[in-house]
Order: sequence, then C-alpha cells, then structure tokens
Amino acid sequence: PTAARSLPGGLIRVQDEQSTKYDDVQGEIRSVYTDRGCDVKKSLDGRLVVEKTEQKYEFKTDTKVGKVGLMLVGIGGNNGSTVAATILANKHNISWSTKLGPIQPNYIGSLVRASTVRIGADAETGKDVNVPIYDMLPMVHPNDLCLGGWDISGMPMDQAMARAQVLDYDLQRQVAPLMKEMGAPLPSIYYPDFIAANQEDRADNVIPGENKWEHVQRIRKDIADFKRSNGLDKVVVLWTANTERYSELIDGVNDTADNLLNAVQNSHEEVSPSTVFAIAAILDGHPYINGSPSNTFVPGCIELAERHQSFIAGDDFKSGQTKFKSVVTEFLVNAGIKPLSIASYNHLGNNDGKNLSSQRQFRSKEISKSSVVDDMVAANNLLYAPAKKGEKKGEHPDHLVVIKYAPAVGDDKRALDEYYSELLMGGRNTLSVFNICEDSLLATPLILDLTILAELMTRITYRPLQAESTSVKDVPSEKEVPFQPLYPVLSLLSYMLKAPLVKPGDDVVNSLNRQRQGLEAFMKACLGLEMGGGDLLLKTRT
Ligand code: NAI
Ligand code: DG6
Repeated sequence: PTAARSLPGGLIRVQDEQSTKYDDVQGEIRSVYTDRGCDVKKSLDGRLVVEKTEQKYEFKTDTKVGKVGLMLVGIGGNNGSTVAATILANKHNISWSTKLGPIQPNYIGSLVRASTVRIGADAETGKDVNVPIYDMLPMVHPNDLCLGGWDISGMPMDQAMARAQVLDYDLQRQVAPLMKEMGAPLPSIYYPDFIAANQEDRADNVIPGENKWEHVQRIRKDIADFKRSNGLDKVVVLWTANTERYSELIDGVNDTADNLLNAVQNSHEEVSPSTVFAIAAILDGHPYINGSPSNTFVPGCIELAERHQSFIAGDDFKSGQTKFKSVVTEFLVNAGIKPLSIASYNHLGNNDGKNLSSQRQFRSKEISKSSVVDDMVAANNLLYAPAKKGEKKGEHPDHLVVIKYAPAVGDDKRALDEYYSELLMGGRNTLSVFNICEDSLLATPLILDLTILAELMTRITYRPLQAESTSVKDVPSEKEVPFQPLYPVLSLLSYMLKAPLVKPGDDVVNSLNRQRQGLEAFMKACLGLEMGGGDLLLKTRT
C-alpha cells in the first residue's frame, strides 16, 4: 500500500469500464454516477405520492495536486501557532517527552488523515475493507502545505507559540528554532470596533490607513507575492482570527456584490476586516474559509463569490462540544425521545475566551452555537409541532448558551451540557456531560481538513448527463456539454463547521452523520462508486 500511494491516480482503482475511466497521462479520473432520489407531492386526498428520480452526472477529477499554500488570518493566535508547530513537528518527525512517555507527531482528530471509509468487502474473506479518507482521491499532505499569514500582533511565531500555552514544553523547545525561521506574521487589518476592546494591546502589527479598498488591494498583493515567492500552484486563505461582532445588514451597502464593492470603495463602517479579506481572496479566485462565527459572508459577498466562481466556506469551526451536541440531539430525537431543554455552559481562559467576554462578539458565537439542532428538531413533527402560519419557527427545545472567561484554565476549555428530555408517559430523562477540551488541539486538525478538502474541490468539475448515457465511454463531447466547477459555497465541508454556509435559500444540514455521509458519497461518486453494498446488513444463505 505504501508504494501504491505514490502511483498516479492514487491507491484505489475501480475496475468498471462503464462507471470509471482513468487517464494517468492526462492526470484525471472520470466517473459516471447516478443520483437516485424521490420527488414527493401531496395528492388531493392527502396521500404522499412519491416519484423516483434519477439524474446522471459525469465527474472529472484532476489528479495533479500541485504545490499548495495556506495563508491564515490570525496565524499568531492559539490555533494559528498550533497549526504551524504541528505541521513542522510532523514534517521533521520531532518526537517529545511528556510525563506519559514519548509522543510521536501525528494528525489525530483530522477526518482526512485519521479516519477511514468502507469501500467494500475483501474478495476472499468477505471482511470489510476500509481505507483512509486521504486515499479516496489524491489530496495534498498537510506536511507539504506552505504556511504563511497575517496577524495584528507582530510577535514572531516561536514566541506566539509560547504565548498560546497549548503544546508541551519539550515539543515547543524542539520546534522553536523552526518556528523562528517563519519570522513574524504579515501586518493585518484592524478596525477596532469589530473585535473586543480588550484586544487593543495586541494590535501592534497593523496595515496603516483607513481606506478599505486600499486594504483589499494590499491583501491581494500579499497573497500574490506569497504565491509567487514560494512557487505555489494554489493558495487557500482561512480566517482563524478573533471573532468579530456581526456587521449590520444594510440594503444598498452589503446586500449585493456591486453595493458591497461600492461600500468598500467608500470605506463604509459596516465592512469588517474579515469581509475585506474574503473579497480580496474572491477577486483572485483563492478559496476562502471562515473559521469564526462572524457574518463575513454578507449577501453581497456570497454574490461576489458566485460571480467570480470562487470557493467560500464557513462558518465557525465545529470542534468538541457542538459536534457532540449535534450527535446526542440527533440520537435522542431519532429515538423518539423529546429534548425539552439543552443548556450549555463553557468557561475557558485563552485569548478567544477573552475576546468572547465582550457582549457583541459573544453574540456572534451564541448565534452559531445555537443553530446546530434546528434541522433535527424540525424533521420530527411527531415530537415538535411545526411552525403555524405566520411563525418563523415551530416548537423547539429551550436552548441556552453561556460562555465565561476564566483565565486560569487557559486553552483547556470546560464545556458542560445538560439535556433534559421527555420520556414515555410523562417521564423525564437528564443527561449531563462534562467535557474538558483542548480547544486548539481540536481546531487544528479541522483547519487542515478544511484546507485539504477545499483544495480538492477546486480540482473537481462535473456535468449533468442525459439518462441515455450509460457509461463513461458513451458521453457527449465537452463542447456539447461542458464541465462546470462545483457551486462556490462549499457546503460539503459542513462536517467541520458549526453554522454551515449554504446556497441562499437551501436547507442547512447540521446532522453530523448526514454531513459525513454527504462527503463520503461525493468522494465515492468521483470514483464511480455508490453508497450501499453491504449497508443493508443482510446475511444471505449462499
Ligand atoms: P486567538 O485569540 O488565540 O487567535 C486569534 C488571533 O487573531 C490573535 O493572534 C489575534 O491577534 C489575531 N487577530 C485578530 N484580529 C485580526 C485581524 N483583523 N487580522 C489578523 N489577525 C487578527 O484565538 P483562537 O483560539 O486561535 O481562535 C481563533 C478563531 O477561531 C476565533 O474566532 C474562535 O472563535 C474560532 N474558533 C476556535 C475554536 C477552537 O476550538 N479553538 C473552535 C471554533 C472557532
Ligand atoms: C467558547 O465556547 C469558545 C469557542 O470559540 C469554542 O471553543 C469554539 O467555538 C468551539 O466550540 P465547540 O462547541 O465546537 O466545541
């Protein structure tokens, strides 16, 4: 398998001339995939009439990964410095001593690097064959990412890592010289009104001036310089800087792409630093990911991404507590048990917690943390009454989110959740969960996954096919039906995000199972494979 990984096109080779075609010279995989679904209509007598639907697609995956850069906004923070040190420790194979013994560098917590997918059964034994996600399709290895970025704090990266107090001392000691070589972050954009006032003493590395259009141009140049000087094929830009307050949504300011660009040119006060970064990335076609809950992607920004066919994804990394909450709530609701209240408390002592101790920044986080059970609740009208006419929302459990700043606990966030549910015949059930997270160690693998998968999405194109096309050999010419890129809002990355951004008007899927299945189904489709095959758990006699 180790040798097979360096083969063109990757480890997996699907042997079905109807569904999958490999061109190792051109460096591409083509697949035909049939998406089977159902259209449901209500008949006059109240029946649900279900019509089966089929839509064929051809996918084309460019298997040449190229040299990929990752530019982090907020690289000097806890997440940013932990991403840098983790990549360097892995790349240079630095192991370190702890009271528990020696630790080898790893990517535990990464969906791509540390989890597997079942692709079928062993032809001889019938046992499941599972492969790492990174072997599904050619993807960039995190060790090969070229890292750079901006921070309003000009502290050099080795000192920023020490300030974060995340990694073991013996690891910090060994990785510090490599971190030092990274130097200091690039100066960044600071509009004090958007982050907490308690961050002001950090802001010593700031791009001068107040002209927001000049700021957009400066960031575009920073990215272009980084790409050129490192000989990169692609750059992904990811916001892991402080949570900003929400930008006010104002008609004529940020409602359309043109109005937003105009607002930037007029340095309108409601254009946030993160939206400036997003615009800069979008204008030059660099994927942009928002790891914070801020409403960076105002409607005009989404329209701009659509116009430039530039990939965006967000919002807010989904690390520990929220992942768990969405799983527990789905379990309860799908088991027919009715959560009546979900109460969540956090206290944490890192700089993120300090910033969130300010009301307007906390509000951004409260919104994203509160939305994560909505679709599961709305899906069960037996337990929860649907919205009545004129109501926005139907019946819903009470949902409380409290975050407090407790400096002493540092990055080891404490998360307490209580699920209070209704049982059979008026009974009550209480589940209480206490979770000590190491926030940046949970967020770092998400940053890598988001980057790796976003880059992969830039290499995949597709086109709809008529039902008559039965195989990859029997498809129209590219002139007749051209391939198109994926839709710019990458909802396929929802697994890593608390408040997934979707195409305006589309439903948000918060269910962690559905999010993972969606990603798995998509990667399988690119290989011409379907989900299922063993999923029925039927044991036949022969
Ligand atoms: P942090 O406070 O340690 O790091 C943020 C960095 O951003 C700081 O170094 C700060 O100087 C810098 N910064 C602020 N404004 C900036 C700007 N305009 N341009 C460039 N740099 C700027 O925070 P941490 O823990 O690294 O978290 C980063 C973000 O990720 C926060 O928004 C947080 O809410 C979000 N997040 C973190 C999760 C985690 O588990 N660590 C999970 C979910 C979201
Ligand atoms: C306090 O809640 C700080 C936040 O930044 C969280 O640590 C972060 O959003 C992660 O939250 P969760 O719910 O995904 O673990």
